[in-house]
Amino acid sequence: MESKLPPGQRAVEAFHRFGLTPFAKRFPRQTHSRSLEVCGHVQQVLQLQDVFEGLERAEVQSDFHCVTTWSVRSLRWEGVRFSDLYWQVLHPQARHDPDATLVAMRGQDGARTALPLEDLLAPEVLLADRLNGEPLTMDHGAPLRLVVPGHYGYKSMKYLCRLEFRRPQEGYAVSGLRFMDHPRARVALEERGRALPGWLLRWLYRPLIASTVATFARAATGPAPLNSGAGEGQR
Ligand SMILES: Nc1nc2c(c(=O)[nH]1)N[C@H]1C(S)=C(S)[C@@H](COP(=O)(O)O)O[C@H]1N2
Ligand SMILES: [Mo]
Repeated sequence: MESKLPPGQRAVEAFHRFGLTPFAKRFPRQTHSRSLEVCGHVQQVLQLQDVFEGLERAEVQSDFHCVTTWSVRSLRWEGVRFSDLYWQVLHPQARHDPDATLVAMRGQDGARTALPLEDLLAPEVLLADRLNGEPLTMDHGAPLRLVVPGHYGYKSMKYLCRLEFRRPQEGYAVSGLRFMDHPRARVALEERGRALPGWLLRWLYRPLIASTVATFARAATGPAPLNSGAGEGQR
């Protein structure tokens, strides 16, 4: 039997391309390499050409929860665990300051958010390049996407291109309005946003789902898997 959904969430069948509407028409500049910049309070800035290099592949099956209340059940993501990347590459090579425990992330489309390092080290947090047995498409975040199953979808950064180690008291820039980005955004605790209670945001966000799905679908590019080369470009 399927487990109960977290508070305020409703299951939907299709996994649609989604986000803040200004991002509907923004796409990654490159989809051919899983490159990542690691910067901030580090002893060594890293420009990783392939974050997967030398790391064991992993698979995680998890539900995906958007803050606007839709959830898709049992997505099967493949990639590498963030904790493996951290302990085998970031920690020994970038050597961030011990108090720089806030990780600000950036997508190639300009999206921004952050999470405490501790949250990212959970075993189910993945850097993904495959979804449900297929190469990740551009619509779902190719070439490299973070997947943070215990947190609302806006922490699962698509087109991930940069991680910056910051001190928690420095804060971080967000994609949309500040109240919409909770510093933790844990689904189980209904941490939807910063100032307003989760149950209230349910009712504010729900009416926006259909039009947002439509806006993103109109702008979508269709499948553009990693290493597909030229051809499958923008429509
Ligand atoms: N780079 C980037 N990451 C993003 C977004 C975005 O617009 N840009 N939208 C977020 C939101 S609000 C959600 S719900 C999910 C949607 O993922 P999907 O488009 O693969 O369905 O991606 C999240 N990550
Ligand atoms: Mo979302």
